[in-house]
Amino acid sequence: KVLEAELRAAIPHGEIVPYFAQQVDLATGDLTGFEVLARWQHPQRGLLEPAAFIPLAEKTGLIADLSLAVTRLALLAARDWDPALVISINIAPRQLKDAWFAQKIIKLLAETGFPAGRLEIEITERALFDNLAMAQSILGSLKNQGVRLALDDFGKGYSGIAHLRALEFDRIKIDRSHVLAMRDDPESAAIVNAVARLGECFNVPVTAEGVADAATEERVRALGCTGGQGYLYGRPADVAVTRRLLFDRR
Ligand code: G
Ligand code: G
Ligand code: MN
Ligand code: NA
Repeated sequence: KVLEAELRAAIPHGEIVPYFAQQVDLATGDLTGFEVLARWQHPQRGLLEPAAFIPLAEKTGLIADLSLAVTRLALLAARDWDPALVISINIAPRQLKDAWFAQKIIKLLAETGFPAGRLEIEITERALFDNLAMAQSILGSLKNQGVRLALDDFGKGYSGIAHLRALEFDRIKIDRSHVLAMRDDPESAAIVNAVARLGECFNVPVTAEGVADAATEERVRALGCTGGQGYLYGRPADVAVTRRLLFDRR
């Protein structure tokens, strides 16, 4: 109850801030963009990870406002960055039950001056389950504006092939659990392989999450993943550190 009240106040106070996780092209090693991850800069408790507040935000319905607030800060920061960089945001299942969600994103793009084609929305299959028709309609509106769609956490949970057909995804992201486990677990490696083949068949690029070392990067590349994300490329960083990283890159 105390934490809920604190979280409710934290959103308008700008305490929920974006961190940026690098995403790279495995063929060239080039940076292709960032996934935005929320952090709570709590005045007493310090920096809190999503596990400490996202479940509460989902339970209380605060997640929609929280996600939009983080997206807004991320787009304001990233609009001046290299225009080739794609910014990916996470969307909670209940946000796809809001008939106005697409309009809210489009309004945010207009307000921040961020090009629709540089924004990617990551959704999990869980978000498609309850109401596929509504999700399709919302995501279709966004795609019409040029927003990209990624299927997030693929391989965790259902991983239905039907969803890949029902919606035109621009990218599949393999759940990090399989990538992290593949070194010691042949079945995890087989799942990564299977998802990479699926992407090939549907002509959808596949990004491996949880790439933590060079050996794993080499393996996911050999299996046909085209993108990588993970601690090998550095920990998610705040706006200032990310800005410096981009400056030093030139
Ligand atoms: O940074 P970390 O690995 O702890 O993030 C865990 C998860 O928290 C992410 O994979 C994502 O699903 C969720 N998450 C992080 N930021 C946001 C956000 O702004 N909105 C939503 N809906 N989920 C987020
Ligand atoms: O929930 P979602 O998959 O969207 O968020 C990705 C999460 O995975 C982030 O919280 C991020 O911190 C975490 N992550 C990304 N790469 C790695 C990695 O190499 N190792 C570990 N342990 N976690 C990672
Ligand atoms: Mn994600
Ligand atoms: Na994921």
